[in-house]
Amino acid sequence: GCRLISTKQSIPAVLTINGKDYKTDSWTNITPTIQGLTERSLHLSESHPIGILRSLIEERFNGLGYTFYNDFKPVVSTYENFDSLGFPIDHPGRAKTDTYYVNETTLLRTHTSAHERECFTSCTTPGYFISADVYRKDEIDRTHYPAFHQMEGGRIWSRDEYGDKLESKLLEDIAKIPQTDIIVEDSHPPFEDSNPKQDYMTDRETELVGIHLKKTIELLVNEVFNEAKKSAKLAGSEEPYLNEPLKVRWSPDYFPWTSPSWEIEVWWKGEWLECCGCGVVREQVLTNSGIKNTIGWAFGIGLDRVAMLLFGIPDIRLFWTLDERFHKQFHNGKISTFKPYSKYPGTIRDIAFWVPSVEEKVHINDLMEIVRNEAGDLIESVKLVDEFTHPKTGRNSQCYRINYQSMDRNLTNEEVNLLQDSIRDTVRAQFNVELR
Ligand code: FA5
Ligand code: MG
Repeated sequence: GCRLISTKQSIPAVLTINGKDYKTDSWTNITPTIQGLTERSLHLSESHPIGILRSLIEERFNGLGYTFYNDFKPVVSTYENFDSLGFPIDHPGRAKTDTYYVNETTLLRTHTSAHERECFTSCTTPGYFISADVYRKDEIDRTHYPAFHQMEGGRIWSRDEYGDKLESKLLEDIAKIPQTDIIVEDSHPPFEDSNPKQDYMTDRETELVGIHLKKTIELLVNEVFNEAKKSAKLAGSEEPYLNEPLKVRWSPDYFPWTSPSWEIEVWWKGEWLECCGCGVVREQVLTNSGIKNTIGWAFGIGLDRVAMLLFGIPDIRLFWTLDERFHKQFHNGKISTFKPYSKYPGTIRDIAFWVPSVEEKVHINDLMEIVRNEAGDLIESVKLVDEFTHPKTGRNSQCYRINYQSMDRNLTNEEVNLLQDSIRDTVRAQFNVELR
């Protein structure tokens, strides 16, 4: 429970994003920093790690029946992002603390699934891939940034088109997926009570769509991680894992618009890496798109964390830097290992405050937002280091630790003090707090 006192925020009457004007309202929470990110389109740059990874995957699936969409702009309707996919009205992802709203009915997509309807309707091939920038209000640290990239795939089969040959068509399409030597741990049945098949599909349809989906994703991750192994070997590494087949495991997952649903994890340098969510598309998503008597699958993979591994990039914010020392290291179609340039020292400052009651606690994402606005990419991390409620007065105290660190220069103490002062001023102006 947090309360933003919106009268104290200066929100323009009109927001311009990607050349379009939008009327703002009490839901608007897009800041100039975030607005700036919507113009970058890193996934379209052929010599940026995100763009290189995107092309690598697209090349693997070229000729296998997919259309590639890369130009969808980040502003979508609340309906497309949530309602069309069956998100319940009280889903936490809809909160203003989690999502960037342009206004009540318009927002910055939080995932590429916002385009499932559009892609399924407009694509003339059996399947599609879409890559795009997505936005979530989130913490800031080495692996979290309020903007990141997803690639989503979808594929459908029309019962009207294949009639009683649908099963053999599915088997034929499964056989067409190139084989890999990947080791797959998959101990779950095609569906179970906790991860059910849909009533409109037969057991056999569910099983075969699931197999096609899993084999497709296995091909994708095998391609990407084998490419990473090749480049590590070229760079002279002789670690044993480089000569072993890739190992993955499947487990059940949940998404409002797929059932059954799964997640794939990849065993990489001694750890299971969460890579991608997926499932058999719910009938309602297809019928909402005007597509009847059709079955299919969808998956969504985060590109940034995978690119960090492939290119040896230690901090997700480096993707957004304008520093030439970063960009000159990467080239079209090539996975290379990032060579860190000098790091500049960080400066720690704490901000601590009282609120009258637990109900008026400042939401961590709102604090992050203020910090990000005042200091942008000069923030290495923000952490809640202490919180307690006074047993007698009920007052609540929070202490946040901010690490100021630039990726391209030394920060002076005076500069950090100014930033810290403006953050304190903004927190004081926007929340019912007593700074300590
Ligand atoms: C989704 O976003 C679903 N749309 C995926 C999907 C598509 C499921 C189609 C079913 C069918 P999720 O929130 O788990 O799911 O995010 C997918 C991936 O995005 C994660 O596995 C992770 O790799 C990446 N990701 C999520 N949050 C962040 C973040 N803050 N920074 C970087 N990557 C992130
Ligand atoms: Mg997840």
